[in-house]
Amino acid sequence: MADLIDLRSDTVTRPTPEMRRAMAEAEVGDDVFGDDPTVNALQERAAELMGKEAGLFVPTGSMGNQVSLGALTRPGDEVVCHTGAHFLHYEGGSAGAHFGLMMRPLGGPGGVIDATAVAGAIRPGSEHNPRTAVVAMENTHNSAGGTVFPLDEAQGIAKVCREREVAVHLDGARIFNAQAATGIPVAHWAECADTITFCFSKGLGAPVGSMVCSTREVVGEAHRLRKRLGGGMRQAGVLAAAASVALDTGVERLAEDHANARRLAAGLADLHPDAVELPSVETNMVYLELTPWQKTSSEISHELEAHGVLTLGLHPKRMRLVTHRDVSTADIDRSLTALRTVLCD
Ligand code: TLP
Repeated sequence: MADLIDLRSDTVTRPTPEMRRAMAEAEVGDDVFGDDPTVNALQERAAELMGKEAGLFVPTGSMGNQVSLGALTRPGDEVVCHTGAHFLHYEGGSAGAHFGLMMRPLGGPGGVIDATAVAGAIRPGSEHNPRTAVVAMENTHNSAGGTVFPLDEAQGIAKVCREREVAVHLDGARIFNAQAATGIPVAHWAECADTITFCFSKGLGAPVGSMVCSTREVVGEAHRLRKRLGGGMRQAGVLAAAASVALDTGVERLAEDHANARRLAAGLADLHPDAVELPSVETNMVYLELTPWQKTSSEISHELEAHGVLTLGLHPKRMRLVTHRDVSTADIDRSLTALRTVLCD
């Protein structure tokens, strides 16, 4: 159906004509040998943007998180993260399966772990304990509602971790949304971390691809682990070319997605004041609370689909709606009409 409004994720965008042209014309080589000029140029550009020595193009954000954690740890090490961390819930248990890592999740509102709690969770150097090797942050925080990890909190964590010689990983899948929401350049958050991953394939609109940035040494190890996981992509320049267009054209326009998310959230709050927690709508995600209504998220998703609106039910009483380049303001108004019909009529 051509006029489906897909609010399931910002991963659903299709490549623009400009991306397809760049893909067709991309100069390529064998990237496992480091020979792909388009990949190499994108890695250098990303590293410079993040203020790091080097970058590594990876197929997915999940692989970016995995090779980062793998490069910073040894089997049996512990990773301190938020209870809602993406890699804790949505990456198939890969940190344990591939790298023998244990997780030490900490709670905290808005996806934020605070520096004092982090300091308390870092193990003393005793042979009885696992070694705390990494503290991980996520910005923006997906399961908390696309919330921004405040820079001063990130700086507080970085300080504690440097003092205690623990590495910091930043899952910055949507770090450019954090920049768009606050005006703070991505490099300021990256500065708080030893490794950062970010995705071209989410709000920036590329079809495939993510990036890991760090020191040359850590990126070298991440490169080896990418190969181990089967992520060596050969003539990946066709993908890097689209990712490069995504960087050129996708960053500035994220503010439109955020405005559309606020418009959607305000419309939902008009349906019921408990439907959405308005202050948590900081970027391009809206989590709809269904407790005011009898229906479950799967029933509602199903009915909305009949109105041409696709949504993601994450829990029987909670669903996620995400704005992106392929959703216009008129689409938001159409979605609200459908939501009103399904929830209130
Ligand atoms: N998140 C996807 C789903 O897996 C939930 C989405 O639609 O939001 N970090 C964060 C914070 C993410 O939200 C995601 C994807 C990833 C990492 C993994 O990226 P991919 O899907 O490229 O492996």
